[in-house]
Amino acid sequence: MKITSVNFVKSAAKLSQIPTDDRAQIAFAGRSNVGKSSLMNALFNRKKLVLVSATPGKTRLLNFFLVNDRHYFVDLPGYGYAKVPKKMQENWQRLVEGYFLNTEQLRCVVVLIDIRHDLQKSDLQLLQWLAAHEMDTVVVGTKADKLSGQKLTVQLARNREKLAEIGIATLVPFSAITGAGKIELLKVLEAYL
Ligand SMILES: Nc1nc2c(ncn2[C@@H]2O[C@H](COP(=O)(O)OP(=O)(O)O)[C@@H](O)[C@H]2O)c(=O)[nH]1
Ligand SMILES: [Mg+2]
Repeated sequence: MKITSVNFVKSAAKLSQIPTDDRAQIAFAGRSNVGKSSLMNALFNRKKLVLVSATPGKTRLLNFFLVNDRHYFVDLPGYGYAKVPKKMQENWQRLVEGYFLNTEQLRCVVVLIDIRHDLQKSDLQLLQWLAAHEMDTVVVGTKADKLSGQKLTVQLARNREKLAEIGIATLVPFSAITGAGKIELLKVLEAYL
């Protein structure tokens, strides 16, 4: 898949604001600060279209980007930020789960994890929820440039093993700095569109 145009369409703060046209959607989720905005900007070949947030956990909107005038790439609010009050976490869950369950156009959910670490509890909760609801899920390991070749291989194997237990087969290593994994990820996503 080659991305030739991207336009920010809208932000949705509630389910009624989600686009209802029949374009396919791919959603991007991950813990705050995992590198989601950086990844989306890298895919889009844009430096700042998706805001790289200074205050993790502050954005509670679903942001819709129209790609090649044909599909929506959806930036979901980050989760799992320790300082976010419980009430806000519950709101995140209600909005995002409602989006997952009610959007027929949603083809796949891309879940970002920091490849330097093992899966966190909040990552597992989301991945298990997606698996239980039989949603197609692709996992991306961000910040791959921060590990040496050998360490990257080890972390990929550890996380792949854990993901296989939940029935997830795809973990793509990615770096927004070097662009590594970009072509592979776009190829994986194309299969869902
Ligand atoms: N080294 C490295 N840093 C990254 C990468 N992706 C994101 N970052 C940094 O991680 C921080 C959080 O990134 P951001 O994209 O705002 O994360 P978000 O909260 O998930 O949207 C920023 O300081 C980024 O510069 C990456 O691939 N490599
Ligand atoms: Mg962000």
